[in-house]
Amino acid sequence: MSNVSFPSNFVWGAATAAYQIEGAWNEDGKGESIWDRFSHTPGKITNGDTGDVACDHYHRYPEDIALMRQIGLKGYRFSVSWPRVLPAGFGRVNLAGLGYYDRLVDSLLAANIEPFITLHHWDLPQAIWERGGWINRDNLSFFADYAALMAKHLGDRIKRWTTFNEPSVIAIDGYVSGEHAPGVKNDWKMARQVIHNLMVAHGLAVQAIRAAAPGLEVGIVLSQWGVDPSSDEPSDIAAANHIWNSRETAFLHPIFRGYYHPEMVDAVGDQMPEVKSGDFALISQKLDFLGINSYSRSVISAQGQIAPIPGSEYTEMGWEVCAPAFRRLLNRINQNYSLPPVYITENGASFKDVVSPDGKIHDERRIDYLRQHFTQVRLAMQDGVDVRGYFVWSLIDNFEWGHGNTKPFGLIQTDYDTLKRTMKDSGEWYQQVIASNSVDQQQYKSV
Ligand code: IFM
Repeated sequence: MSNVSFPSNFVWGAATAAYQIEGAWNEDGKGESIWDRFSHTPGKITNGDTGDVACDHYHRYPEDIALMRQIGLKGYRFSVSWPRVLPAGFGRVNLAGLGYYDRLVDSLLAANIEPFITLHHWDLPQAIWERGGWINRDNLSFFADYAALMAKHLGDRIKRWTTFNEPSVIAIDGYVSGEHAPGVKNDWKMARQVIHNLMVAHGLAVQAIRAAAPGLEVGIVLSQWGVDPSSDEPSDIAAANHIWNSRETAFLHPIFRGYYHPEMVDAVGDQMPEVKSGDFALISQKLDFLGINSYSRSVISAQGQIAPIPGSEYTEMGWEVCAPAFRRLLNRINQNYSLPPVYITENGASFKDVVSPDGKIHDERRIDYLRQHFTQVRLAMQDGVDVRGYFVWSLIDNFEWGHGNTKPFGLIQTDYDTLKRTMKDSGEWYQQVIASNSVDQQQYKSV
């Protein structure tokens, strides 16, 4: 295979999230989010980093859009900071916040870049958390009201809408590991109720968006990792299947089948969340597309998870690089569910970057990661998975949650002292991929 080409209307994009890039945490009437509060709490984030300034994208978005144009992006996936437009999460609208998203979207459209919007990428208004967060079902309708507000306001300019980014991470990292805001630890029961309530909120928001602005395409972004058996031994295969069925289906099954996987129900026992009548009908409304974020896989044997895998490469996040697992994952989801069109809404790699004496960042490992993953996704498309676009995580190095500014994923480097942006070789390579609509299998040589 020397050159892998993609369909002519394939959406090549890059993704970011509000808290990770915007900064301006308390400007122009923005309310506080749980991530503001969490990152301001000593000891929570590596090096005491915060998203107070982040990439300062709030002020520098014109420069960032110029860089997107330079790469040739066809799509850009961003999220809205809920407390920037509704400081308390409901009620009074902050017009300055809406105005910022107006300017961002208008500038993207003027640059011929399609905006893909995500309504919630983890920066919950602090005031909503104080009213019980995702556990209090009254708050779910506030999310739907916020979705309707945004759809009314931007539905004339944005076609593709997603409700949540990676709701599994909200629940597990926010309520079990406690490494993310709001920082609750080891509360599996609460985490399971949060998972369920987030899906109900998703369903309410889908209805609200469709009512507010008919004709929009609505989806959700799920984090899915492949689960591979460690060998062909039947006991290893059974163990891996059990992990898939009892964990990785937590959102897929309710959303695409309307019930929890029976193996998950068995495994969770009396810790299953409370389900109210009508919930599954809301949760399983037909979607226009599914966003899949994937970075790596788990390898499971009858004895448990195996890590690290001898001989495998690992990224700075400690995630194994295994592109063929991406193809298997996409095929598995496609075969098990009746899916709408799929977008790869995030994929990418954190590797340490070095500025060379020539002033450039020769990030060959990131290029190699992307090349392998693009190729495997193309193969999955040939297998029958209807993938319509691909958003590299991330456009630009940004605030990587609990890890602060220490895990660069960007096609563009951020210097956090000067806020200077530098295009990496991966950004130049991606420009060539987009321009040729194909992935060259030869080793990239910096230009
Ligand atoms: O940075 C995150 C993003 O916010 C959600 N998906 C995974 C990325 C890398 O960890």
